[in-house]
Amino acid sequence: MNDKTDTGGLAAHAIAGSQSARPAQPHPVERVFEYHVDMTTGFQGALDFRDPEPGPVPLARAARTDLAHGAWVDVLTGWLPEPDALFDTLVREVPWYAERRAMYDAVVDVPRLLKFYAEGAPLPHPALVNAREALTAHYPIPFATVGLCHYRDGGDSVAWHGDNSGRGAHEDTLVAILSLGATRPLLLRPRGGGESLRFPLSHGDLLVMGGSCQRTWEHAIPKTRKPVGPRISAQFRPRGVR
Ligand SMILES: O=C(O)CCC(=O)C(=O)O
Repeated sequence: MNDKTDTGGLAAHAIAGSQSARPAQPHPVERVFEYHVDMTTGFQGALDFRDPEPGPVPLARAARTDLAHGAWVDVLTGWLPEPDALFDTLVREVPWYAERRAMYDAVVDVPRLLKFYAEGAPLPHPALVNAREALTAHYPIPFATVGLCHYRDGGDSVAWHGDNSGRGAHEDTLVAILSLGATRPLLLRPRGGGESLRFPLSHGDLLVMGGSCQRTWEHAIPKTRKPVGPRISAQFRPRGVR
């Protein structure tokens, strides 16, 4: 998560969705507060507390798109067949925090809530453990860490960036994203400019970025003025990739 450009205001919509966005400068991060979720504004999907939940569907069914410069993307819609209980647990039980970052001359709110599980940290739901195991069994690099983002509504976003801190800066790597809750598009564009590709991600969908994608492409979740409910993404990364 090297060069995300974050602003709290709607002006960031232009940043996240525009071809002319400037790359952000590295910036200090300030943890602001632990966030308590008001479930009255939570995801309105039917909740399903059946246990055990069915596991992820086989990753061999993922559809691969080869991109330029040695990058590729795998997409598997409906990877988790019954993700409601997972979503509900994450909204309620994850100790979400907000951050503020210095950007240029201002300090701005990071427009989403966050939680990071380092390698070896207990995960908040067994479905995340199963998902990480399934990814590790299918792809050639083991997945170690889990980052969570909570987009409360269409005003939350993540701006153009590549996960190119650490190993992602100079090696091909993998970043797998499990999307839960409201459908939001993940955009990809070649680093340095070019047409962007749009991958709408819905409840239970998986998108895996591979090859040189974190070095040669950027991705973003743009803001939207459309009414959208909350979304959570779980990012699975190999050791040393942020
Ligand atoms: O929420 C997503 O799908 C993307 C999150 C992301 O790009 C990041 O946290 O680095």
